[in-house]
Amino acid sequence: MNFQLLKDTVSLIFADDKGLLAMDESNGTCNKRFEKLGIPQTVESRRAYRELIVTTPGLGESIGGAILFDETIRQQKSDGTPFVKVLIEAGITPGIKVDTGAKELAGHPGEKVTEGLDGLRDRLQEYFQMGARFAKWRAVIAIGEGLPSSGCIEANAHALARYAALCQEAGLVPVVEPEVIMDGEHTLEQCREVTDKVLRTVFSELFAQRVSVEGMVLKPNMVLPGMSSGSQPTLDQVADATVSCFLRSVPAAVPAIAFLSGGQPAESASARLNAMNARFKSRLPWALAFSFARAIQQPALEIWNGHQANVAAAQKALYHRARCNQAARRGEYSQEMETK
Ligand code: 5MM
Repeated sequence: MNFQLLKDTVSLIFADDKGLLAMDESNGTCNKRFEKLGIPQTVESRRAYRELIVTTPGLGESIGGAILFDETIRQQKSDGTPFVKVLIEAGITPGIKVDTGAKELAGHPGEKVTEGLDGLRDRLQEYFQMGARFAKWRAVIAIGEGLPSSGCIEANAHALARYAALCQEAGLVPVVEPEVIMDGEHTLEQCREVTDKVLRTVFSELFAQRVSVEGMVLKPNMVLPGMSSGSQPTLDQVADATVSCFLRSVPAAVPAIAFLSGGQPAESASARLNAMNARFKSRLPWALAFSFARAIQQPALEIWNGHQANVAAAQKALYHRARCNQAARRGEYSQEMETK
C-alpha cells in the first residue's frame, strides 16, 4: 500500500476548504432526474450535462474532487477532450463510484445490501490507470418499524470494509458512504441512535479488514429527523446532534468527513454544514466538508433543462452552490450569499 499517496490525495482534495462534487449518478438515477424535467434520457444528454459540469469556469476554486460514474469517466467533451483531463487541468481530482448498487437483502424485507465486490480488484486497477485517485461505495440503511436490523448493518459494514481495503491496496482513497436515509417519520434522536450504531459497526469492520483510517474519507448523512416526521429542527439542534454523534463514533485519526446531502434543500445543507463548522471547527479532530450531489447540482440542472442556450446560467448556479459550501466549511456562509 502506498500510504503516502493516500494521505497526499486526501490533503489535495480538501485543501483550501474545498469539498467533493458527487456526479456519480448511475444511468437509472440520472435518467429519473432528467425525466422529471422533461430532458431526453439519452447517452448524449447525459454526456452534455456532464460536460456542462466539468467545464464550469472556476469550479476548481471550491471543488477538490469529482466523483464520476463508469459511463462518465470514459466520456469526452464535444471537442474530444476526455473529462478526466478537463478535471485534472481544472485542479479537480477525479474519483469513481465502484459499487454496483443496493439490492434487496435476502431474508430482510425492506432492507438492502450494496453489491460490487466481485472483480473489484481488477476494476480498481483500470480506474487508477485512467486517472482516478479515489473511489466511492454507498451503503443504504433505512429507519422504520423494526429497522434497521443488525443483519443489514453488519452485511453493509463488512462490504464497505472489504471495498475500502481493496481501494487502499490499489492506491485509491476509499470514500466510505454508509447513508442512513431520510425517508420516514423517525425523530432526530432515532436518527442519531441509528447513525451511531452504523458508524461504530462500520469502523469495527474497517479495523478488522486492516483499513488504514488515516487514508480514507467518511461520507455520512447528517443527523436529521425523517422527511415525513413534520419536525423542523434548528440549525443548532442539527449541528449538536451530528457533531456529538460523530465525536462518539468516528476515530480522531480519520482526516475528513464529507457529508452527503440526502435530499435536503441545497440552502439547508449549506446552512447546516456552516453551523457545525462555525460552532465546533476549532475543537474537532477531522475536517468537516461536503460531498453533495443534489445540493450542488439540482439548481443548475433545473436551469439547464436540456438546452444549450442555458449552459452559462446553469454553470453560474453550480459555481455559486460550490462556493456557498466552501464558505460553510469555513463557518462563513450566510443567507446573504444567496441573495447577493
Ligand atoms: C449521485 O448519487 C449517488 C448515488 O447514485 P446511484 O443511486 O444512482 O448509484 C449517491 O451515492 C451520492 O453520491 C450520494 O448519496 C450523495 O448524493 P446526495 O444527493 O445525497 O448529496
